[in-house]
Amino acid sequence: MFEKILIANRGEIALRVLRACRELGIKTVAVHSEADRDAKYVKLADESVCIGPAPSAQSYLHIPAIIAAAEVTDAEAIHPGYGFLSENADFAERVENSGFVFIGPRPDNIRLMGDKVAAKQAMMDAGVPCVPGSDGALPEDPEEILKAAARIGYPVIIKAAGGGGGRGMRVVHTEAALLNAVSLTRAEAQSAFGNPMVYMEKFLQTPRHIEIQVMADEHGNAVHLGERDCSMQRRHQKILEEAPAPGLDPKLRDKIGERCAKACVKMGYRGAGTFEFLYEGGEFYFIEMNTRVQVEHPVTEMVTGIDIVQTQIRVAAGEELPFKQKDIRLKGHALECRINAEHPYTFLPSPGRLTTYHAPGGPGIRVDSHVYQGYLVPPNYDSMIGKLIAYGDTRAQAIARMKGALMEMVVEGIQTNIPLHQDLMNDPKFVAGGTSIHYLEQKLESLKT
Ligand code: MV4
Repeated sequence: MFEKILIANRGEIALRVLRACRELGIKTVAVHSEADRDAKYVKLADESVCIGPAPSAQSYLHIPAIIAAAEVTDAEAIHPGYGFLSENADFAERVENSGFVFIGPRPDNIRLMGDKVAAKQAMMDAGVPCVPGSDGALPEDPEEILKAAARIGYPVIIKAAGGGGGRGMRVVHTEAALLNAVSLTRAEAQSAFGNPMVYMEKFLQTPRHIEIQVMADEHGNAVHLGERDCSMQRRHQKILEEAPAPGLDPKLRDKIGERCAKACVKMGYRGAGTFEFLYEGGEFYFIEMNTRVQVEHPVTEMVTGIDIVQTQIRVAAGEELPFKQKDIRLKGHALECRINAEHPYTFLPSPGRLTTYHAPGGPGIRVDSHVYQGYLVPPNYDSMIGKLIAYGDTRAQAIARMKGALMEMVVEGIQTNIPLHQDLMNDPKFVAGGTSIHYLEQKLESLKT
């Protein structure tokens, strides 16, 4: 096992990784920007290094500073968390070429999944069901593009190969609008990602977003840890996630999960990964794979009893997965509310000092947060100040516990989205379960009128 790990991230995930290291008896190095000097994970780490000023580009995204910090502190491995450099294949490569272990997949796997056309092809080859669409990237020939759309059937969606997470997409409803939409998406893709390649898919109108968590080691073992339903989102920002997905057939989960695990073995995947699917009409359609630990990993931890971050560290150190598929049982239900420093209905960021902070507690409640009373939420980063996770034997119990925890939680001095979460916990459609990716935006729209 490693003796010392550098945590190349900030906020709650830096603290989450630090806690995993502590349990494994691994020393930690926190790197931080000037804005994060007083952060809790900086104080709790065995060592800390300031890597630059507040803007991420000069600190958390500054590769040479991070590698230099690992060198001067003699760390053996680097955990990238989520966001920032976590899915940057060049970073992973430079980490390994500098003699450190990157806690994540091999750079070539990260690169493959970053190219959405290549990723989809790899998944089709591995037997993972995908959204019907163009055969790879769209050709130049307008006739061929029109033919592809006619075969798929309108509406279609044009997506950038270099995009993902909702960036670089355009829905097309009619043949008349197609060629212009393809040109526009290509131009945007070129300027945003330096890659003009685009592909086409059938546009699914009211899907749910269900993702499958996988874990793999370097010895040819891979398992799936079930799914998360992340349909409750606004502008591609998830706000509430749960595991398992309400109403999903366990046999279908196992079938799709096994395909995902098999795909991991086939590509020699290592570490934690997430297969993102659209789910509509009782069918799964792969859209993208994420090669990092995700914000919402705790709901999977709660229903499986597996520590995903510790497992990432173990497999990065070359150990075998400490469990087989047959050892994994889903039990109970977990919900996660992302607590953001923002206005609950306008979503305007609300950085500032927490004049009062009380974390909730009680049976089945978990709070993953780096904040404390007196903490100053900097304006430079993501607005998430923590995650409130509720576990119960049933979904109804998890909702009841979440309601209680939201009521107990006190955050003053800034605005938060706690009122929105309280509203959702009492929303009959949410309580029934199974709402689509459009539900929250529709609900917010109806609140305006
Ligand atoms: C789609 C889709 C409908 N049909 N693909 C958005 C994020 C990116 N990961 C893929 N996205 C979508 N792809 C087809 N063929 C609808 C979306 C989509 C979406 C997906 C997941 C979660 C939220 C979303 C919000 C809007 C659109």
